Amino acid sequence: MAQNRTLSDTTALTEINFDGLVGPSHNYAGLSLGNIASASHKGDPSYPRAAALQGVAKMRRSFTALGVQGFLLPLPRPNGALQDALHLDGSEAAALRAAPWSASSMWTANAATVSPAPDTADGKCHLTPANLITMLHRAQEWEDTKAQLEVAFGDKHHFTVHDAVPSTFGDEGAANHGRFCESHGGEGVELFVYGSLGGKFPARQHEQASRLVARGHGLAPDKCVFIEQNPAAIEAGAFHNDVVSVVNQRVLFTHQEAFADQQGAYDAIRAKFPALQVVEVPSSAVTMAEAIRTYLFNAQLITLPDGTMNLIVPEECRESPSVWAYCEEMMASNGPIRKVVPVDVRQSMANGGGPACLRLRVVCDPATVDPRFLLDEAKADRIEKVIVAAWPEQIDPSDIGSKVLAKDVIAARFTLLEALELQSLA
Ligand code: SUG
Repeated sequence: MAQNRTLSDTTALTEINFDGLVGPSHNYAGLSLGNIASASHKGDPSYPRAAALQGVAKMRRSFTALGVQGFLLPLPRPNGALQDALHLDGSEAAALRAAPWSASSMWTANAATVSPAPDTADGKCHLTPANLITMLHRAQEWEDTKAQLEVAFGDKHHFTVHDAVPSTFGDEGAANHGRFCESHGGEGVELFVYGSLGGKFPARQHEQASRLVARGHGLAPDKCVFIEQNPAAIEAGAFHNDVVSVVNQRVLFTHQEAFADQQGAYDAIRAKFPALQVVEVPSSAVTMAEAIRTYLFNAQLITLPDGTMNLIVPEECRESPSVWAYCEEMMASNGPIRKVVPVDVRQSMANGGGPACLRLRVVCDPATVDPRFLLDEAKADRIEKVIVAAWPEQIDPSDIGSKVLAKDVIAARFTLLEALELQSLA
């Protein structure tokens, strides 16, 4: 497709994972209806320093394995504009008081939907920040996210950063999006998964939002697939599709009950991407409930430089007899996923964010990204130093709203911005 291409060198394109740095106000306020981890950890003390260090450790591993790793910064919290708009006076519900403090921007899979240059009509990489309208504490994210994306991907010759889609349509970004391709730098077929409204829990991704994003990105209709998520999966707690499936290159790693019409989904993808390889985990091996509890599918499925694929899963998977038995069997088989690597992201998991939630995938030439958003060992050291010195060790529910904590959290973020020479995002 791609007439009027701006890019000629597609060989330099590579997949970069941009992980969200966990913010200094990370806390458990139980704000996300339909997200079981969020509800069940409501009111627990949180450990922002440990959470952020877990995130950096994950990024370091990824950097070592892939040779490239990016990151996005915590957004400004507490959000004064939202606090004002809510007219907080102490009589409000705790959840309302907590919303302006939410550090949920750490889940960068919800930051935006990204269509790489080989898929788009103008040959640029398109990014649409997700409006996240379903949840108040997340709906405050997109404008600051957009400002940050405009810096990180500010090279207008290679990137277009859009506005979020109109707020009539709920959009949750890359958590409901996948991309099939032979190689990351080649042309892809993009998968958009949406929920249908009216169930027990909100369907956070609306079909019209997905279609609007695809049109805005200039994707060819024959290179997009729109599929409905299984309403039963949403009811069981799969509030985003990335809780029940993940895509990498030819491979769709999915639970047997992820889609409203499972076989229909495979057929629709295969009609546009015949090389599809499905790795389907049967409910008899891992129940939907166990998949959601352990976040087996909220995994990073990555292609290593030698072409093999690793699945980066939460530690919780290794502790589950049924999930780990499945993983061991998969590793011993001749399938495309050869290694399953558990990582400790427990602080994030307790709010419903696994390894996949914590990263936004962007296929691009690393040389076109603002280098301040790319990790190396020295920068990881610098970030860790700031976290150890400035991130609160513990936040209790009663701390939310405290002026003293607000001052500390604002100062901590600013110290990080200074360390990364990104004060313009203050
Ligand atoms: O939007 N949790 C997030 C988790 C997002 C996970 N992302 C992906 N699946 N890609 C959410 O539900 C909990 C916040 C709280 O309860 O304090 C929260 O927002």
